[in-house]
Amino acid sequence: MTPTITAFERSPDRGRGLARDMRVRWALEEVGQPYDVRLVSFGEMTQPAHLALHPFGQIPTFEAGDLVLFESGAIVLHLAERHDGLLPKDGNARARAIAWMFAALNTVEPPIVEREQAPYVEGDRPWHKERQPLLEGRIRERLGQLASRLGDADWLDGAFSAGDLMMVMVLRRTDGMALLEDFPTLAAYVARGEARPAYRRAFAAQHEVFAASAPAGNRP
Ligand code: GTB
Repeated sequence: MTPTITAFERSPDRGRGLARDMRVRWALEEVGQPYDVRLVSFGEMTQPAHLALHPFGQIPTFEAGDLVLFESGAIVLHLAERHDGLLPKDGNARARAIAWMFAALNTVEPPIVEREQAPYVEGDRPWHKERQPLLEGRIRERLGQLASRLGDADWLDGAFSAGDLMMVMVLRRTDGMALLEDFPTLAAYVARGEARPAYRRAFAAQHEVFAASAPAGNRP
């Protein structure tokens, strides 16, 4: 049975692969699972049909037979548990790979998202500019810790896993913040993830959606 995921009809990331359907697409490509995509508009995301799939009216969602899932982390974990290739067979190594997924989503992503959203949610406040270095400092602290742990390894814990997939996707959200350039081993880590054939197929698929929706002169 071919699962269906949802993605933005017009992603505000303009085809940069930053919206969270990209993680799910990448995981599906890594495990070789074909999938369908249903594109949704911002209007449709607030309607009962979509809210029945996703209580918070967001993307991505995942439907396969009787199963409906939301939360990109839960979807990637579900795929990793049911297919080979994204989690080690050894129980302890598997638990550590899952811990890295949580670390990406719970420890590294929050300060990045807070910094990313600050201009939209508090850009008009007098203290906004003053707060920027503080927000960036929080990200830098996490990036420094992550770089120390990664060292000169290719991946966080042995072979590439769903933990790396999630961490690479989270680090990509620093796009435009000029932060990763101060952490060359993390920049190389992200580049290694982006070079994987499965990543490239997923990126191309989401970019195709943007290209089809944007006038030719408006494409990056
Ligand atoms: N915790 C959930 C998950 O991991 O699945 C969060 C899902 C989520 O935030 N979805 C966003 C959404 O549906 C899209 S990905 N937003 C619409 C809404 O909440 O109404 C977040 C995102 C959006 C845009 C960019 N961008 O433009 O660069 C990047 C990431």
